Amino acid sequence: MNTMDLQVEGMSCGSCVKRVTQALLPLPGVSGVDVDLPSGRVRVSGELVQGGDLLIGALTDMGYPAKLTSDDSIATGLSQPKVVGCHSGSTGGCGCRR
Ligand SMILES: [Cu+2]
Repeated sequence: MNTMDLQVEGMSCGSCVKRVTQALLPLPGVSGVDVDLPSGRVRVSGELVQGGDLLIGALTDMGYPAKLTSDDSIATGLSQPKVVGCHSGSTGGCGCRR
């Protein structure tokens, strides 16, 4: 059992969290997905022998560009919680609007 931390762009509401979770859970070796919406952090746990490319590819396909992070490198600067008009207006929003 190991974990992999991802920084995911474009999540801005609970529907995004659900979509991201549903994109990752079916992948080989994945047994848990933990999403922190404000920071855009996603921790995937399981038997992750395949590396991060599969996870990142699945998220990118869903419209959420992602990259691997390490635990310590994300503390500052990288993720600024952005609040956009997800589901609340005619413009802006997030991937789950599609
Ligand atoms: Cu959303």
